[in-house]
Amino acid sequence: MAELEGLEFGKSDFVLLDEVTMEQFMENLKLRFEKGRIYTFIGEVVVSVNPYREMDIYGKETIDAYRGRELYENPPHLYAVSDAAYKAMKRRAKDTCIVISGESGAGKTEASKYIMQYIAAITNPTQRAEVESVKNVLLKSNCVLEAFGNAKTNRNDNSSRFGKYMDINFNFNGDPTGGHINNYLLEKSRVVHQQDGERNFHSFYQLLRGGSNEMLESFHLQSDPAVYTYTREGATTNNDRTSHKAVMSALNVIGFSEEEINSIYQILATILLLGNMQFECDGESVQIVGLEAVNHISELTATDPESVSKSLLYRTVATGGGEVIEKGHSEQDACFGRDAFAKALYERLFGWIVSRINTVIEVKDYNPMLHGKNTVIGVLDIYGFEIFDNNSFEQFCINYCNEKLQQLFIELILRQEQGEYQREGITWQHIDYFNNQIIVDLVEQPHKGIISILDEACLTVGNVTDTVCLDSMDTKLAQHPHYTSRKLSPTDKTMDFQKHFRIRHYAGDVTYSVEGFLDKNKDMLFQDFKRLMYNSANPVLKEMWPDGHLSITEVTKRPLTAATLFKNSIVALVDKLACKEPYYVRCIKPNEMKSPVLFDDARCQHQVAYLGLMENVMVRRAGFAYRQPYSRFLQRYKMTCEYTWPQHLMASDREAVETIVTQHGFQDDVAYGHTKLFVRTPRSLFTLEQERAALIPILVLFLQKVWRGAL
Ligand code: AD9
Ligand code: MG
Repeated sequence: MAELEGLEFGKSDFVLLDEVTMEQFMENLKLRFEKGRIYTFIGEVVVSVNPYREMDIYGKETIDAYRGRELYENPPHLYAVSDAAYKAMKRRAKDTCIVISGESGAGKTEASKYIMQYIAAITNPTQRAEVESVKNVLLKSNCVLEAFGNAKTNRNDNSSRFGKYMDINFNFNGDPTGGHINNYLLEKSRVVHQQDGERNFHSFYQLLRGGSNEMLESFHLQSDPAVYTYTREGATTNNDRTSHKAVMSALNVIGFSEEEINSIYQILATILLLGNMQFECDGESVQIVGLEAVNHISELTATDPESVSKSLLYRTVATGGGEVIEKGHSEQDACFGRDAFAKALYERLFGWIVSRINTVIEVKDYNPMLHGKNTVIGVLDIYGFEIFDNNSFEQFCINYCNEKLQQLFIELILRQEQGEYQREGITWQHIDYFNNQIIVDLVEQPHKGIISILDEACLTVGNVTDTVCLDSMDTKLAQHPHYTSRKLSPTDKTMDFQKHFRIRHYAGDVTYSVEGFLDKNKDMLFQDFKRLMYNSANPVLKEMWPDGHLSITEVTKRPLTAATLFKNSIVALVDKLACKEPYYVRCIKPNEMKSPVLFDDARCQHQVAYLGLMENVMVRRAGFAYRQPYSRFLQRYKMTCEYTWPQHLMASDREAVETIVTQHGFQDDVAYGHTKLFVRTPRSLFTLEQERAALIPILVLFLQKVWRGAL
């Protein structure tokens, strides 16, 4: 149990609530937030409320206070859960993972960085150079990934537009030896379009604001983002300049070569120039307006100018008879191709940066015979559930991912509880909870699920539009209790016949606009662009486009769609997490104003509901809310019993614990496991805690007297 901080700060563990009601939960959460206590436990889960201000709770002293201690010995903190995951990994050679969830702006990325810093701080006490270097690269990778994967949105000035799962590997000493990063679904549509008030990825503004004049000149760039279609919505800040320096230095530390760094920025410049490219139709064929940009792009990508303009204006197609012909684009197709190319350039660049970091941090020369088991702590910082005014394909994927994670959360929490009870020889009672499998199936089931219907529409030859696809979903899913649309609910005027469908997610109803779904799912990029990049004389660029060597007749006719690729990656992620011992951080965003003092009750309550926190408390309390190893229990409470203080004379710690329990009269509220005491209700421990708290001043006085020789 968490050390009681004093009741004026509320209950440090929601399991201690007198009654599990939403009202009491919210009261406690709010009180703690107002008192600057941003973390609260639910057993081993940490609930965190974004403070929106700097807190003096992450320094060395705090790290020292948590290092090696048990979860309940200190107030709730990210460090407590990090230490628990680390200890489990080190003591029991278990792979563990820390899953951080919550909506945009709730504090996931900040939490993941504090967790990594904590792990870095408590490992490698002997400062071995090779371990220090691994730690350094792991920490620096955050800076680079944020520059290329984060952007200002209306919800968060530094919003992660990709999901990240990082494995940190440890040797038998418990020191980091390397790691691996998996990235999920970068929101590449942001490269070509942003909502009002939002920005493109930070990296573009950092280059424009922080790049030297020489660099910008050699890239044919001007420093004002308003000049470029793709960055026009946002402005640069001084922050961009400092971040650019930090990113350059991080790239250097990680081990990117000069050539590689230069190539990264050349690609960004190419994208900006592409965005400004216009096309015009002279009645017969489509032309590029102003050929200067073509020359600049060919220079930046080390390709020849004719090939650049050709791939922007034509596409190679294989006819039914096996003949290969060049087909001129319409103006619309040319614009579509240009934007698809820009998005793909950025996506491949991001993927390449991640894999380049991975080659630096991957564990090398590990010999299990020599070095013992190589264990892992995984840290997952992935987009939370999203409900916007206009929800598109990206929200559909993100929310599906959250359904999968929610399912895993409930399953693992229950499984973990069950495992503990079995290990300790205590009977387990079954607990009912809402199983969201039905929603997961709605999305991913083969043949019948939404992804299958979408894929089918994408692969059908002919003019299948988004609306036709919506019709098909309406027909196939009409009976599904979690799916509806205007056709199925004609009285619901909030939806449009042509556009909308709605899913009843576990976290709430989300209305999706089907517009653009098919294009985003097909994610088509003309092979001509791939070949253009593959033929680049710049080896870095070429490396990013290995599939460019295929000729049009070799290209597979049915590539996997974006939704299917995403589904596969999330299924693999869930499998990876499911075989680890999970620890959870559940983040809550207190208000929409980024205010450190405002606690918006309705918004917070909504998050508590959809994060399943009430269910979590109930699961935790349904059986035995608390458990402690006998020795620890004894150490803490022996002073409350005359038979055990200062020393007990019983055969075992367990017997001594039984004596304390019986003396306080809560023997009916406990069960005795093989190594731990299980306590059903919080009240029993509360009584003990209060008694202990009352005794401490008397004890201190007593000890002072002993020291002074007065006794
Ligand atoms: V998103 O899904 O990537 O859009 P996150 O990752 O959940 O989102 P993030 O960690 O980026 O949110 O936090 C948003 C902002 O809240 C940060 O930029 C900080 O200004 C602020 N924040 C979050 N956590 C803390 C904290 N522990 N201390 C101080 C914080 N400020
Ligand atoms: Mg984030």
